[in-house]
Amino acid sequence: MPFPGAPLLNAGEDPRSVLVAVDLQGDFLPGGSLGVPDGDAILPLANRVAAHFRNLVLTQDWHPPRHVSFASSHPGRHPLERIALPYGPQILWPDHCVQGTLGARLSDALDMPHAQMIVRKGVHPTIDSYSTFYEADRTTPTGLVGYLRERSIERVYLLGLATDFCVAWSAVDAVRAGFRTFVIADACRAIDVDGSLARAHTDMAEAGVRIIGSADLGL
Ligand code: VGL
Ligand code: ZN
Repeated sequence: MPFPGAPLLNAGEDPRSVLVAVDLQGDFLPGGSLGVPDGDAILPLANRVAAHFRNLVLTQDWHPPRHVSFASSHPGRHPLERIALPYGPQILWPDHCVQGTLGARLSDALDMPHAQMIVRKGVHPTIDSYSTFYEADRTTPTGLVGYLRERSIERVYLLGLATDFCVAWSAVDAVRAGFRTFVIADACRAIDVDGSLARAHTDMAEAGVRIIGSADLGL
C-alpha cells in the first residue's frame, strides 16, 4: 500500500484520478502577451503525461475584453502593478486570453484529443480567476468541483502554466474541495514576479498539496 499522500503509480489508469492541464494557451507561451519563460518546454512532457490519463480536463483562461485584471482597464496603471479590488489585492496583467482571440486558443502543439472537459475561467468582467475551481472572490464556483465529484474523482493531478498562479491556486482549491492533490512540477513553469513562486510553494505546502515529478508517475 502506498502511503496516503503518495501518487498512484497507475494514476493514469485509475478511474478516480484526473489530470488537469492548466492554461496551455498561446498567450502564456513565449511570444504570447503574457508569455511564461520556457513555457513551451513543458509541452512534449505534458502530452506524454496526458496520454496516460483516462480522465483529462483542460483549463482555459478566458477573459472578456476590458477585463478587470488587465492594466489597460485602469487608466494610468501598468502591468505587474497591484491594485485593491473589492475581493482583495489584484496584480494587473497585460491584456491576455481574450475570448475568441488567437492568443486564447489552446496551443496547436497540444496532443490531448481525449480531453473530456474544458473549463473556461476568468469569464466575469469584474472578477479574476487563477483557480479553475473558484474565482478570485473565493466563492464564485466554476462548476469543476461538482463535475469531478459527480464522476467520483478522488485524486487531482495538475500540470501547466503558470506554477505560481493558475496551477498553485487550482491545487490549493482542489485540496480544500477534498481531493488528494499532486502538482507535477517538471511539467509546470512559473511567471515568478516579486517572490510569487516561493509564496506559491509555501501556500501549496501549507494546504497539503504534494509536489511530485513526472517520474513519480511511473509512466
Ligand atoms: C494566469 C496570470 C493571469 C495563469 C492567468 O494562467 O497562471 N496568470 N491569468
Ligand atoms: Zn488571466
